[in-house]
Amino acid sequence: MITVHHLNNSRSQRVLWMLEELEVPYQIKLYQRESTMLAPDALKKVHPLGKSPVITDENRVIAESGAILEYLAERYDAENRLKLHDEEARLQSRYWLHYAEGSVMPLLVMKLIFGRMGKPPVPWLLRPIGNAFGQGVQKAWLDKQLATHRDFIEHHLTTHGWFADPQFSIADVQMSFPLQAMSARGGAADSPAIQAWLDKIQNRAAWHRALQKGGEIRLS
Ligand SMILES: N[C@@H](CCC(=O)N[C@@H](CS)C(=O)NCC(=O)O)C(=O)O
Repeated sequence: MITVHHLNNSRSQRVLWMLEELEVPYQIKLYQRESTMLAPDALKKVHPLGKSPVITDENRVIAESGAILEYLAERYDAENRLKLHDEEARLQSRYWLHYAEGSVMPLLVMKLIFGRMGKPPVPWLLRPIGNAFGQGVQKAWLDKQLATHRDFIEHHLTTHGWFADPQFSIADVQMSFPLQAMSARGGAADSPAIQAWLDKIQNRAAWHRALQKGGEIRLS
């Protein structure tokens, strides 16, 4: 039986969603974020990095969202629900699978961190400096980088229904978290194709089942 070591309000939502799309049996071991937003130490007993998602299956421990999604697709998609038949679509899928965590998520994590530099747990005396520094980095560099990525994704979704057209695939599952984070951090308000794609995935029955089992996602 697959066990998803699921951290609330996190990237592991994607793994629950994937399993619901495949309708594969699994169980959830739930971990709650600490007040610092970090994962509890208990997750380090599953994998040394102590991050989520991580799954265990038979005697395997598999970490890293993209690797988990590929593993599940290769091993458990018996009905070929997410299988891509077209070579070009497979290339697209591989690109977006790596792009999500390799290119755009680091910038979105920076956005979160630089946006909080004037807030607790930064000591109150340092908060004005932290705030000025954080806002300065965002204005001078980070927001421009994110706008370039947003426009790139918006252009892709304006001309493609799914990330690896013509089908829904693991690329859509993987891209869901960055686009939820981008939307929550104010970077996609004027991007109709991104918003339409978010609406489309959030209307899938499997998405709703995953939320019921793993809890709501509220990103800031
Ligand atoms: N690239 C990794 C990132 C894993 C990651 O950073 N997960 C976050 C949850 S969204 C986490 O575990 N945060 C808690 C912590 O860093 O302690 C993946 O996609 O699996």
